[in-house]
Amino acid sequence: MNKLAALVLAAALAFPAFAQQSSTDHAAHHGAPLSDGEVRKVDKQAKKITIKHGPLANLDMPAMTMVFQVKDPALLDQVKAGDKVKFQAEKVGSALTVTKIQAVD
Ligand SMILES: [Cu+2]
Repeated sequence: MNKLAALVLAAALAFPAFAQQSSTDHAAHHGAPLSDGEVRKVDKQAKKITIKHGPLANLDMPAMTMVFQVKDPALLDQVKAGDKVKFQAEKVGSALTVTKIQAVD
């Protein structure tokens, strides 16, 4: 890791709001806004998460509670049941998969 990357990472860790802001900007920039949800259950062993979510425009899905796969089980270390989250879900093969997730206040 070069010095600049280390600095940016340190800033992101020190200022979660900054990290959240920049990732929201990033997603908006690419036309894939994060969706709102609330975590119901985390199953790290099965790499699954249950989320009560609002409408998902990119998946043409109404609000509901459902189980998603996760792209990377490390994502599940960032959230727990009861957390309000912003997340991104994509269709990977036939599985709806969470590719990004972050807790919000
Ligand atoms: Cu759904």
